[in-house]
Amino acid sequence: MTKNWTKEEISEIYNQPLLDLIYKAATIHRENNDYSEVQISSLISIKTGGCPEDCAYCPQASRYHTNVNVHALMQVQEVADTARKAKDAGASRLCMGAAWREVRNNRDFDRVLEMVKVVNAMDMEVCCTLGMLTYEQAQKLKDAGLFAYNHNLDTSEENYKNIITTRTYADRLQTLDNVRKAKLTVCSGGIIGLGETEEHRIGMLYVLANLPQQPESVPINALVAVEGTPLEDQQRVSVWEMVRMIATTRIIMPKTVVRLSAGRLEMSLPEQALCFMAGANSIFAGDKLLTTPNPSLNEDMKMFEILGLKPRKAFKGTSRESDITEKRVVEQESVS
Ligand code: SAM
Ligand code: DTB
Ligand code: SF4
Repeated sequence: MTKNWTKEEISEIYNQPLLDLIYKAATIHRENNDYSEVQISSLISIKTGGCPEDCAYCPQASRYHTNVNVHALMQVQEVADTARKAKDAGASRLCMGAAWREVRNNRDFDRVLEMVKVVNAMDMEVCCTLGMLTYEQAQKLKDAGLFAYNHNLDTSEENYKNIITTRTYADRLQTLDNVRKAKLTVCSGGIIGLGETEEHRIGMLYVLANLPQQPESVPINALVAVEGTPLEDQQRVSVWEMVRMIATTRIIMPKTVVRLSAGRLEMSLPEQALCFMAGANSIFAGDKLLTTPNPSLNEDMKMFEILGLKPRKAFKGTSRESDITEKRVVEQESVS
């Protein structure tokens, strides 16, 4: 059982002197996790642009005029090839994103289920982010071998309507509930730099930390301000805000994987090091997020070497971890 957090408690944690906050978060991180391990997720945009939603930050919404080229749903083989490359480069998780409002029961969904099966057979953790989902659809994904579902709350309930009007916070929470009931692991976090107040940031963490079961992973994104979106002129968030957000997440969700997500391209190595110190233990790697650039895997591997970090193996802490080890032993024995 995790503790119930109040907004006042979270606010006190968030607002304490920065070095105290980092020290506390680093201590909790070391008590609860192998702090030298970082989970590497690779993103692939399986269906790009043309989205009917109005998320003010998103370059893929069809109503904004951005430079994103619309691309229909990818073929299974293309996804399999990309997944293989990501795995060879060290990624243990592949996250497939689609610019959909929601999943529909059609041939596209059948194709996504195929993609999940193929990537799961490569012994990678498969994650999808496809918009809203019913319980039955979540179950189908689970049966196909999906490991995690990403569905971000993005901001607080109070701020939600300032950022998105085409769906509600309750819709978002309903999908998270459907995902949880289908026994998928939950990945849900948000974005800072949308023009929100500190209260809104704390409000989002309050909801995430007090879900019936805390998410297994929480991505913290810094807004990538994209030309053509309503938030194109937003000022970049400072690294201190990112560190505060990550450290607070770590303290109130001690065992969750906290992902230092969008916005790393603008961060120096020492700035990212502070985020890892403050409890971040995952990144999106590969030169592209969904539609915007990200540091290259080469640069990230150099960073890991300097900081003494290592990529986390797939399925760590689950029964699948030992299955894979056994499978490798059998494979090696049959070769020799
Ligand atoms: N369409 C699905 C949905 O909205 O749930 C899945 C894809 S959507 C692009 C996934 C997440 O990417 C969003 O919830 C948001 O948190 C993040 N995101 C999108 N655009 C972003 C931006 N410009 N900067 C930072 N994060 C962004
Ligand atoms: C998440 O929290 N961040 C990722 C992933 N989940 C799907 C997406 C970031 C997108 C940044 C803007 C883009 O590249 O389009
Ligand atoms: Fe569509 Fe998702 Fe972008 Fe919103 S965040 S516009 S739902 S792709």
